[in-house]
Amino acid sequence: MQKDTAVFNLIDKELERQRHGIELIASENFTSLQVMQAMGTCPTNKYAEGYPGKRYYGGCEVVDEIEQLAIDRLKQVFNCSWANVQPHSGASANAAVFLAVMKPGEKFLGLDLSMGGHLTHGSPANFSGKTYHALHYGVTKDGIVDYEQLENLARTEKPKMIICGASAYSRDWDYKRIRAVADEIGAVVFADIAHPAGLIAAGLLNDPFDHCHIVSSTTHKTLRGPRGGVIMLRHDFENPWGLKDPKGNLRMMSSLLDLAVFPGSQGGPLEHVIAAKAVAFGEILSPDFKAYGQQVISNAQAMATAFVSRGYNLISNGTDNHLMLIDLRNKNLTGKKAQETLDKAHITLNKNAVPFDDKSPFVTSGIRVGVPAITTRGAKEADMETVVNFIDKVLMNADDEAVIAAVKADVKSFMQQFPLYTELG
Ligand code: DSN
Repeated sequence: MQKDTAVFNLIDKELERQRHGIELIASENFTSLQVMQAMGTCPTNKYAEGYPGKRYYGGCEVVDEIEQLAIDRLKQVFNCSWANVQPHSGASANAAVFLAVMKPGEKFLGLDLSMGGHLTHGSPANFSGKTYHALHYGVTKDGIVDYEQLENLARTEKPKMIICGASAYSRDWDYKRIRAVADEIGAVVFADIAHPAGLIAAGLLNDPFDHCHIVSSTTHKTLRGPRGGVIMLRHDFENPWGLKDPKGNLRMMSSLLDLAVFPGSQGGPLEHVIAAKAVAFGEILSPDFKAYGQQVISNAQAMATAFVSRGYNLISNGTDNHLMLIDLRNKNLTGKKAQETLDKAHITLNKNAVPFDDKSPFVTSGIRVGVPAITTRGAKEADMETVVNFIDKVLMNADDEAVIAAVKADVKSFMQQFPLYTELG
């Protein structure tokens, strides 16, 4: 068959873009070659609705082994008793948790999107906000989760579920405090650890599993796997909320969640992606992964210091994890302008609302900067100073195309010391 050059030339072009640029999108990373290779394999051809040993199709004996291996490795990574590796994405994982726990119209509490939360934590534009009654807590003026507001809302509104987790929050979470108020009102605590999961797996941040009933994650951020989602329980339990399956039977939480993924919200699992998840989980279990996590945190702190020393205003004044959120208003720049200008210099990040932002989500006053991807490339603390220099030069000369072009050339030559996928030629 003739090679589809129209598509493969574009894939090559994207590879070149990834190689030359400085990738600072906090939710992105570079998988190992093995993880990518596993995704491009024949399990993509297989229908396997159901779960290992309980499928609706024949010929599932090998994909059963693949999926079981992914489950077993993930359980080991997070010291869990149960895991579901089928969600196609973090949003799908969260949809399944909602389906298992909530009835339409019931109340839940999550971090406001405009304060660093996620779409699936109750945005009016998302299924979570459309189907259920979303209530939101925010952050204080200091940029820290407003636990008092969360507790007050929990006590007065009595939501059925409290979600902790964020997309643009640079501090660790007090899961124990959230569980304490949830226990007072009998609420489910659900942690979406999509962003910091790799740092939690490496034992470098607070462990949500001891305090949160249900935990979900994506697999492609700090976990450095293929794009996808997972749901986990450290301890399975007979659900004390009387939650029932679609036939009206009381079930263990694990069983309700399995049913909510399939057949509740998904059809056939993507077994080629599950194979790649298994490879990534194997990599996380290797001793190298903890060193990666430590380097991510050191790099983020070095980068935060470099920004602060140049007069940038970091929300909460710093970071505990892999990212930082920067308010650009004192630099007379919007997030949109900063993102678009940095793009021209091959520095990729995203505009982001900052807490109490006065601009629309399409413009924003801030940028979110993350180091997981550049750390995977091999960058160290001293390189963060160089990267921040590039960013500062571009932002302080945002209308000077010659300066931007010069930085673009510098970025390209800087990134040559961090080769990517050399085996691909
Ligand atoms: N869109 C992801 C992020 O960038 O954080 C979250 O799903």
